[in-house]
Amino acid sequence: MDTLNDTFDSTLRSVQQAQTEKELDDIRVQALGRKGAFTLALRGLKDLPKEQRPAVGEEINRYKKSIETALSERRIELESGAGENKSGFEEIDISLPSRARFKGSLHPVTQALTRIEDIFLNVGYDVVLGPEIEDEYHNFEALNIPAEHPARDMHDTFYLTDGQVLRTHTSPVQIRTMETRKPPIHIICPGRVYRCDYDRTHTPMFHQVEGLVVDRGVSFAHLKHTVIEFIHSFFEESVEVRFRPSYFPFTEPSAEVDVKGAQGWSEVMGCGMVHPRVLSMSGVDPNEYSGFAFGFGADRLAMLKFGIRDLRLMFENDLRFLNQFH
Ligand code: 2U9
Repeated sequence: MDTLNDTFDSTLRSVQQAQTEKELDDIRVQALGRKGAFTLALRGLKDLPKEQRPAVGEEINRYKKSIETALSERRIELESGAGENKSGFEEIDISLPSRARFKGSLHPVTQALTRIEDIFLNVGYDVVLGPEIEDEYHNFEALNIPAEHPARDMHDTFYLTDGQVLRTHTSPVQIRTMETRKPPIHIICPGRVYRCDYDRTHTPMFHQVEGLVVDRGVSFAHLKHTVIEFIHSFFEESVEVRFRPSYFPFTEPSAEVDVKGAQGWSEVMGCGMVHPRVLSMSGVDPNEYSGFAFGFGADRLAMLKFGIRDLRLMFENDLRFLNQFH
């Protein structure tokens, strides 16, 4: 039993020092295999006096169990990668500089749209969305632009089949709102719009925001106040604003709005009092209600705010451009 005890101790030491599965397997065969020390010891029990056999047998089985437990514990240690150095802990070099974290940012157009929506939500407007594929009635006729009207040419429309078009403005969303809601209405309608046009200041898809207010007693003074407050709030400074008379089929009177910047006056939006025919076509009585509307390109506003010269940059997804708007 003394020799067996020594073998037990040295087997446990070898298990602790083993570095591979293979070494563990060899130790197991040597100790517990068919010709292993403990197997042979069990076989030798028959040579002992009968009364000693149970106690010695029990002792040998205890050794075997302990070796099996030690083997499986060491196997788990090796699998989990522990023991990579003498202390059993992975070494961490705390003097290494940390890796720079990559932080994404919102696209400048998204930043502008969120800002615009917040400004109007703060004064009680609802944000209303609608379909990008529209019928010609909601995109044109309901806005007082009948077939053959020269204004249709200005819109460079993408025509689809069955009298459908890619909307050229978000105005149809306002039409649908007047058809389904009773005044008072205070809404802005942001979204993608499509026109067949491409140069430094035009892309076939761009983002518009249009606003509509319909209630009793709404006047051009309300419109001017709203537009000026919005522009001041968006550009975060008291930029000079001017209104020039203009023409749109859906508003009368109509105006275009310019802001004064470092490069002189820039046009930023159009607006006007909703044409009485537009109100009545959508079920609003123009004798009881009046309304104002405005519209602008959100991409254009973002260009002015961030000093971007070419609208096409907005849609090229060039990281050298986008990384400037963190
Ligand atoms: C309804 C009634 C009236 C929306 C308006 C403009 C003037 C305008 C342009 C600015 C640059 C479009 O993105 S742009 O090309 N828009 O000048 N939009 S008034 O008038 C409406 C809309 C809906 C029911």
